[in-house]
Amino acid sequence: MSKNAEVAAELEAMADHLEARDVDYKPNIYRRAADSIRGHTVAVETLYEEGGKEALKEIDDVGDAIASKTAEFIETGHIEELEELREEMPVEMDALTAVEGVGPKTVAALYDALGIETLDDLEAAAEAGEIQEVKGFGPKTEENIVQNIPFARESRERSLLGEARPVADRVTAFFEGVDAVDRVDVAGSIRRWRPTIGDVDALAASEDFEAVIDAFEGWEETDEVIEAGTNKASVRSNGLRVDLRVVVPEEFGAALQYFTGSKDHNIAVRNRAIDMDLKVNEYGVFDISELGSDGSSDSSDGVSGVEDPDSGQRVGERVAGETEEEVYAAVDMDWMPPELRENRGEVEAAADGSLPDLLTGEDINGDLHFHTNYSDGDESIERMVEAAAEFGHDYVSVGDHATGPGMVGGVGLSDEELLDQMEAIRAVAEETDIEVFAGVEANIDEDGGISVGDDVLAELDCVVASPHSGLDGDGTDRLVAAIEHPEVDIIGHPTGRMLNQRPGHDIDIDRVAEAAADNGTALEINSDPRRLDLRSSNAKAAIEAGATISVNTDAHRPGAFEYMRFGVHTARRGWCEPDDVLNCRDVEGLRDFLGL
Ligand code: DGT
Ligand code: CA
Ligand code: CA
Ligand code: ZN
Repeated sequence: MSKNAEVAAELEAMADHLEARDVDYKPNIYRRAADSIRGHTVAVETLYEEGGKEALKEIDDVGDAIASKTAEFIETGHIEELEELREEMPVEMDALTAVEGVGPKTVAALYDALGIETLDDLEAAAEAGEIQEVKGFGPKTEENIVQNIPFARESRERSLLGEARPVADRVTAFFEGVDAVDRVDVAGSIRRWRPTIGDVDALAASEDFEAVIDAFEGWEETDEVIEAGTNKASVRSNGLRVDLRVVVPEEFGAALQYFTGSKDHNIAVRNRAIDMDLKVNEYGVFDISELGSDGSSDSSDGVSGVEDPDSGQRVGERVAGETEEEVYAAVDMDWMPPELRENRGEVEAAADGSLPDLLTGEDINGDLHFHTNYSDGDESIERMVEAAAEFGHDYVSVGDHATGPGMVGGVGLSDEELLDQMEAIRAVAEETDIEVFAGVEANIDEDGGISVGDDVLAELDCVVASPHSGLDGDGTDRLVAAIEHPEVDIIGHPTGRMLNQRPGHDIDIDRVAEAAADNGTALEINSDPRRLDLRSSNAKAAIEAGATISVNTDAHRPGAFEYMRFGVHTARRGWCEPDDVLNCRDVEGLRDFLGL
């Protein structure tokens, strides 16, 4: 299996343990390397096998020390230095740092003072009032910890789409190469592109179930077989649970529809079917008009029908099952993309032919928010623009951080530095085939003010303004004030949520959307898989109010332009059509919007 994710997790654990022990610089080096390794397209063990330690150094941000640790992990399955650090401080680092406001240093302080190793320990100590007695802590910190523990607990059970999706893609690719498999697809939340995933569901059609289950158990990325039966199996792979179901080809469409969910969508479809004397289940759609009103059959009256494979009961004539299109058609509905299946009105829309014509990745023409080494990005303007062009964009706007609330360690640019960078961007623009705009990611302060002078904002082509501080409580007024600022073009990651880490602002989306529509300010769907902010339900409300969405990656390195697909699928979950999305416009359309 690809060990990239495991190595990345180990390096992040190194970073946490070093930070906990107050080591400078190194933690960031480890974190950057972890990020690059996780996003690297070639498996580390393949690189290592082919070119040894030197080959590992081809990965961005991987120097000699990290290459050695990676090699050690590939060879032995662990990193000795990390094991020693863990022995010194045997805490459940990931679980504890999942609590908002608890970082590695807090973990170390609480371990040293109170011996806290687990979330349960933390909760007990907080509830007993012991934490506020520890030096450097107070009642307010303790109260925050108590409040944030439930969110941390819940979030640890779900993986990010950004981590699960590549695994799902490889599951599908694997089964496509298995002879016994006729058709394969993913189902469940991963097929609907939910931002977080409980487990990955896969579905295969075959006439030889045993061969398919055997293949799954033998898949090179299967780390552990959790359970295996005659028509289903669950394995652990890349830290995820993957559930496979095998069905006969005649049932594939019905099973795919059923296991894709969501549960609420399925219930709505099933209720619609009942009114039509049809029964929809994972085996097919059945005409039950000839059966008793409760759907059960009286086997003595000789009605036609087939037997339910589970109960042996007669369930009526099968009218659909092989494809999803057929299943939906049987209940007089158009087929709809899985992203829509959240019971947000899609059942009605599919019944009356008014489903949206969702945008696809092909409709995206540019990216209006990414970072360079002028702020906290890894690469130069040139290199990032080149990567964007390779990705296929017609235009980009550089959006480095401005200094201001939420920017720490000198990351953000002053007004003067922004003007200097603008010159540099113009110079790159001259040398490049794609259109390159000069932008900024300004900070929205807690009162809605913008952290860059109006005169500088007026010089820039594209102003993204984002909240980076005080990201709890209601953010509506703050966002509305920023939206109304005449120089602001796009609100970046509007709620500031970090999936599994912090919930971000609550917002009254109707007020935010109305202000955005009235002022011609776009709302971003930030495609970084740690954010996916706006969430899809808010994006849907926004476009319904006439607001424009901008789908941007917030890339900090060249490979992160690939995050666009997560933003696009989030926009699809929000019912967005190309017309709703700013960066589906051509350059002229964009210029119009920006007033250029
Ligand atoms: P997850 O895994 O928590 O991210 O979310 P899902 O949606 O993938 O849920 P999962 O894996 O428990 O089940 C996959 C699909 O199977 C689900 O989306 C709909 C279907 N399903 C599961 N249980 C039920 C059920 O009790 N009733 C109905 N109608 N559908 C179900
Ligand atoms: Ca699932
Ligand atoms: Ca499942
Ligand atoms: Zn930002």
